Amino acid sequence: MGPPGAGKGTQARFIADHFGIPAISTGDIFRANVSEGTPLGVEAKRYMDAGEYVPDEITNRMVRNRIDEPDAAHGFLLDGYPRTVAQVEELDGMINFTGHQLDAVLCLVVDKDEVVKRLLQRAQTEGRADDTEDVIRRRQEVYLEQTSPLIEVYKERGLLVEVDGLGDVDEVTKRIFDALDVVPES
Ligand code: B4P
Repeated sequence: MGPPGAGKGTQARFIADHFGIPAISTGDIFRANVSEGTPLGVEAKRYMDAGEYVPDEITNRMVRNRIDEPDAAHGFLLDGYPRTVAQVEELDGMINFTGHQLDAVLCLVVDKDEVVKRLLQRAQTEGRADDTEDVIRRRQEVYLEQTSPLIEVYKERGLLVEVDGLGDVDEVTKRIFDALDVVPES
């Protein structure tokens, strides 16, 4: 977890590689559908471009199908999901059904202005439609309203691991591995 631009996607790859599990990014799956022009992509694009969340029903169905894939049978890392209380409930149901359990909920803590800077920089290299300053501010508001309450939910369950997301990418990765008590392979 973490606000837009916290580095979820960036760090997810390292963690997933370490554990040999897939990193399942709802944002990446939506973007792949947008670029392929699928019906899901067309629907998701309307929300993403405005900085809004894609409706729970669509997102939940997509995650349910993805974690049913064989490569997720022995575990997976979810990047950017759940983002709403309704998604938390849905995920509980999904993993109950598959016999998985959540080991940890990692939250990257970052400064609001720093992430705006990062995303504006990304806009220049990747040209994502949702990386304009207005949309970034809207995404921050949506995060605050709909996702930040989830931090308390997972804290109460004893699963929350908060890590400082500021600094070099390598430094943040090291902090995450330390917090998860993981010894990276050299
Ligand atoms: P995401 O793809 O999850 O987008 P994000 O929050 O902007 O990305 P992230 O935090 O992963 O940032 P990144 O590592 O890329 O979601 C996009 C949209 O999809 C949402 O707004 C929503 O519409 C929709 N969506 C996704 N999931 C949903 C859900 N569950 N429910 C409903 N809707 C959903 O890093 C950002 C930039 O910073 C990169 O350029 C990176 O290189 C840089 N960076 C990373 N770490 C850095 C560091 N330590 N120092 C400097 N730069 C760094």
